[in-house]
Amino acid sequence: MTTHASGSDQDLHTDLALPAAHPLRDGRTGAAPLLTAYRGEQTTGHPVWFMRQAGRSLPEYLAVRTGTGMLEACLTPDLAAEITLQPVRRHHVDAAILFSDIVVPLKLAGIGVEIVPGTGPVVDSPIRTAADVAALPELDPTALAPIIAAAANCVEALGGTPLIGFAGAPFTLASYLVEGGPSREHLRTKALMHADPDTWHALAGWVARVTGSFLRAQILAGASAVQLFDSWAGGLSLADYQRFVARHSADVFAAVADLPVPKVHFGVNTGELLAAMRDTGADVMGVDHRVPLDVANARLGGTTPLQGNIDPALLFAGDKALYAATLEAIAAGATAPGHVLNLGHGVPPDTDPDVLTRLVAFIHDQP
Ligand code: 1CP
Repeated sequence: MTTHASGSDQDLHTDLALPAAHPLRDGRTGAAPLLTAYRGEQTTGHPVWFMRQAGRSLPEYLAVRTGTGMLEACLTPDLAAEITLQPVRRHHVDAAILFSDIVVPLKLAGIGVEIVPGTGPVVDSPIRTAADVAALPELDPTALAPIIAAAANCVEALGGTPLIGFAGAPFTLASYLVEGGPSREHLRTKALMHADPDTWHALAGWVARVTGSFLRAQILAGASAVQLFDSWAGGLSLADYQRFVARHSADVFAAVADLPVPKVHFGVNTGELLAAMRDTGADVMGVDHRVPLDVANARLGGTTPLQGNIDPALLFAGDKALYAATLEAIAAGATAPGHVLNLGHGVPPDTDPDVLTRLVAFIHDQP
């Protein structure tokens, strides 16, 4: 989607790529402030949502998750939909983000992966050799049925509030497959790129196909925007990003390029990579809290709507400091063609949810 095209025959034509009941085609979400800002148009007021807004900061999440594993919850459509809606009901955020995880499509493709409480995704047999990559199963699209059902349930309940679909980008997902679990330095992943580029590209290409199908399914089921998380790409130099990663992220965006929903791209510590990441095919760039939004806007040439970027640590600093930082983000974001408020990374699990509810009200009160 082109961020500045509006009202042209081309829009009419591309909208037809969505199913007739899609909320962007039947008019439910098109005028939502989130989508207006993502298109780079003026909004009245400031749309806001939070990465990881569902989950452990909410007592109602802990209550419905009792006795159910994380991936089992993601694959139970009614439960995944309920968890997706919880933060919208409580905080009145401007978007829902599907409750799922970046490793869900790996699981659906047949990879042995679990989410271990307190750790994160852990892979039974790490993928490190050409033979490991050659043996990776292709994702059968029918396996995505529980994701499609969960997204459709959410969209039905959300009315005019957009659902954001998401997926993990090839580098970030490949890093879990190669390392076998969470990693700070991604040493084995980076070593594989340089030692055996063919195997690396085969692995990243496989992830790009799985991720492309996962995103496509969420959009066709009713998501009005998508976000591709390359959370750990900030560990790469620009040269390595260009050489080993950009083409695979571009393949993911290419897999959904015909579907006219805004595509957001985000990573942590990616100040040096912002333009390269945008150029893989993103319409909107998510920015973490290390780079002020006016600086990010300048780095992107002033043409790309932005999302972000309150430091999650400010959620623990008291309302005065939090609101001062929020006003700074609003002022810096106003330099970009469009701006959606968010944190610079996910909501920490021990956040007081009332702080988030008050923050949303404060943001919505701003002119
Ligand atoms: O039992 C639990 O509650 C497990 C905690 C949890 C939750 C709530 C995990 C394990 N994943 C999730 C849901 C999740 N994951 C969402 C839900 C939607 C929302 O935002 O409300 C999303 C968008 C994700 C995406 C995700 N998973 C990312 C990208 C976003 C980011 O934070 O950078 C990543 C890197 C993961 C991997 C992952 N899954 C879970 C954890 C703890 C981690 C990170 C582990 C690590 O540090 O490497």
